[in-house]
Amino acid sequence: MFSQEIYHISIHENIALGTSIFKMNATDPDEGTNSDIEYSLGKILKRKIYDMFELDKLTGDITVRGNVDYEENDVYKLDVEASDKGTPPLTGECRVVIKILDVNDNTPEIEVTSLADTVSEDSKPGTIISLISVTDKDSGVNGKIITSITSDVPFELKPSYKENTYSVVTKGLLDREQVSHYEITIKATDCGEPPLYTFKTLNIQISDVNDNRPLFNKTPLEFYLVENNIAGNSIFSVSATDNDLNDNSAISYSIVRQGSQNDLMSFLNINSETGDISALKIFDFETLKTFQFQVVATDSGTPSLSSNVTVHVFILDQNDNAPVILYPVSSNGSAEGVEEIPRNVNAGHLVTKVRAYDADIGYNGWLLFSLAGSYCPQSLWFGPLYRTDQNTSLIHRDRRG
Ligand SMILES: [Ca+2]
Ligand SMILES: [Ca+2]
Ligand SMILES: [Ca+2]
Ligand SMILES: [Ca+2]
Repeated sequence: MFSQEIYHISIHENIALGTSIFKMNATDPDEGTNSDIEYSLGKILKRKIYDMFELDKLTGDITVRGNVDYEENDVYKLDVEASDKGTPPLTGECRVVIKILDVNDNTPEIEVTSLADTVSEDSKPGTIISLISVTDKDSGVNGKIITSITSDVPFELKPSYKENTYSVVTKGLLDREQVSHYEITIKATDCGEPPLYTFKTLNIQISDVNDNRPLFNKTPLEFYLVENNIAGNSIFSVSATDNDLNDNSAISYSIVRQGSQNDLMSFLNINSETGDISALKIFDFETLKTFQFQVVATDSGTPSLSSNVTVHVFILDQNDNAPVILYPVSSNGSAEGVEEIPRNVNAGHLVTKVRAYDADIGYNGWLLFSLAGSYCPQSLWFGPLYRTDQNTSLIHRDRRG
């Protein structure tokens, strides 16, 4: 009747419904109705088999009537009967074993089993930030997964002792001040043809550590202050920046007083928040032309970091000193010279020298002499003025006189 007891066939999963996959072919040497063969599936098969396959009782064609899924069931065993229409009918039996072949129809999946979404910037290389596992329901190469990080980040995958399990670890040193947030994109690709793949992105925030000291934008600092300032007013301001975050970059300013012999320090106040420096003292250029002190900027990190800057202050002159005539000086303080000169002197005769002094400097101390008032005979003139001694002038008899 059947030429074989068992027929082995194999089909791919996901095969189209209605596809004919096999044709039963029993033979009957009898003639007439005794050789008309009718096929049927065995009565005691699993229900699933009837749902999945259909046997045409006349042609013996086995066709697909359900979704064949390798991942659900990879083999079906059908018992087939063939019977003629003789009386009594004769029957033959055989078994058809249908093996399902895997198709790459499942995409790999990435599962994040643990994730530290915040990582400190001082984490050592190799610090574990996440555990992931990858799965693929297919078999063989269709289920073999290659996992990688596709974004350019300082993190790498370390395989775990368990297959398809990885830890995501830091590859190098982190610096929040450079990059404060990473998106780590993980790709899992199977080895099927064509391959299927999936992505998963981990969002990692880098948390701050106090690893930057406050910095003054210029060091040393130089300030110019016009003398006769108003006591108590702000005279200048210092400022530092800190690249860290929050408390780690919250700066307070103070003046270094320890070890300073300079009494001036006690006349200076600094606003610890703004860096504004005020002086309780009125500076006098003629007494003090320059001084220096140190300011320290400290952040509020734990432990805190600080840096110093030297502040050079130059007092600028104001024209706050009147010239004083030193010679000739009269008893009542005004400059009034009484000089006796011979009766007939030539023009150009030196009558007297006038000496004056001004405590200011530069143009503020540059003296200009002139003869004034009705006492001044027109026959007297000044000159020449020696540049080497500008506070002295010579009075001569006028050439015309
Ligand atoms: Ca499959
Ligand atoms: Ca697959
Ligand atoms: Ca800092
Ligand atoms: Ca930092």
